[in-house]
Amino acid sequence: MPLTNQIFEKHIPPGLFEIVQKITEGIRIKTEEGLLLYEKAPLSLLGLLAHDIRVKKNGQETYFLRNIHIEPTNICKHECLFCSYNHRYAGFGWELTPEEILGKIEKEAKNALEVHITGGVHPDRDIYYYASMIKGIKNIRPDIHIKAFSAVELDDMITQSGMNLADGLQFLKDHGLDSIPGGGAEIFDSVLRKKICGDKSTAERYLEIHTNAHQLGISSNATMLYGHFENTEQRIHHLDLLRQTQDITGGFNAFIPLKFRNKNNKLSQLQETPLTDDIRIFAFSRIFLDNFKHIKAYWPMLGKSHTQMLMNFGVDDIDGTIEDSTRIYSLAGSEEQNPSMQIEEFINFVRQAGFIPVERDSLYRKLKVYDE
Ligand code: V47
Ligand code: SF4
Repeated sequence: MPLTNQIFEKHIPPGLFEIVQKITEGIRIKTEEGLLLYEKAPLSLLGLLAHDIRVKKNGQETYFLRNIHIEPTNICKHECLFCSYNHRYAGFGWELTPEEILGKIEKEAKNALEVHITGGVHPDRDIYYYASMIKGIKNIRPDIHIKAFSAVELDDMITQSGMNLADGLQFLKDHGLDSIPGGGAEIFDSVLRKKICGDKSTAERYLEIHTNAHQLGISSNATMLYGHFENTEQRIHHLDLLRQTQDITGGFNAFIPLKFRNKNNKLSQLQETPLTDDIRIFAFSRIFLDNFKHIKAYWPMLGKSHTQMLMNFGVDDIDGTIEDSTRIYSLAGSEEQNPSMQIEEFINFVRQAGFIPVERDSLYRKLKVYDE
């Protein structure tokens, strides 16, 4: 028997052989098969399968971009139990004025190709305020890509305006909105969603907003918040709804598993997931989401060394330089208290992990491949 077969024979647990075979042949696995694989496969096997898919889709390349974040406010109507950022839990609030936001674009976004704008759902700000903010940004930097407003922020501003979803999204697009970040997905299971963030947009609404956006040519990312109360079935259910939506629209650029961080929020009593769970979730996502081109590890949340390791378990995108412009994860206890990496550092960081750094734009067009 060839050596490879012997190795497989020894390390594929009973009942998984057909599933592994399907994956290696590029055939989609069902949710029940996913569940078996998730629970029974050794991490090394999951890693090998995920890495093989990563290489088939993206070779040895790992993407990053020059970006900054703008968080206009942390004042928020909602009370998600996992949030450390909301003014009530952070113990302080901020509201940037339009002048302050434009000032940041002028001063801090000189090298950035993308600005990621997201924040709390402020009770007194409306779609006209946000539309004029992004229009102001485009006036200063017509070339910058604006990735803005989670589905929860969009739901609030569009519903309040009395517009329907398609009209609201088109209105924002006409003012400069280019794409939508993945925030607000949390966990789609309705019972658990009620428990951890019951007062905000439902899972159906999240998916409806992303679907409508995709139909208007606004692409987006998808996320899943993991490491709170969810079980394996609920994780796979979440991924399955994303996979079904992507089959219909093809509009998701990347999937980003977001690890729950436990400082300064109402779930601080929970232990954070061990590294082995993080690896399992990233690798499994790479295998299950066969219609997503990119799996992103968001380094300000995971920390640099975890991010380097996850490139070997399905991750091909590590977001951007950030320039110390986000507070969501530093307030929740991430090791990266002032997240910022210069281009040289990014290049070394990706190379050290054994991959080829590729600078990209927001739509994953390659700008520079650092392959020598
Ligand atoms: O929806 C909030 C999560 C999300 C915590 O699209 C927490 O490129 C962990 O979606 N521990 C917002 N996670 C951020 C987000 C995002 C981030 C980076 C890139 C992109 C992208 C999107 O942050 C929220 C929620 O799921 N979150 N609090 C916490 N304590
Ligand atoms: Fe508000 Fe977002 Fe925090 Fe929920 S996660 S409380 S919607 S800022």
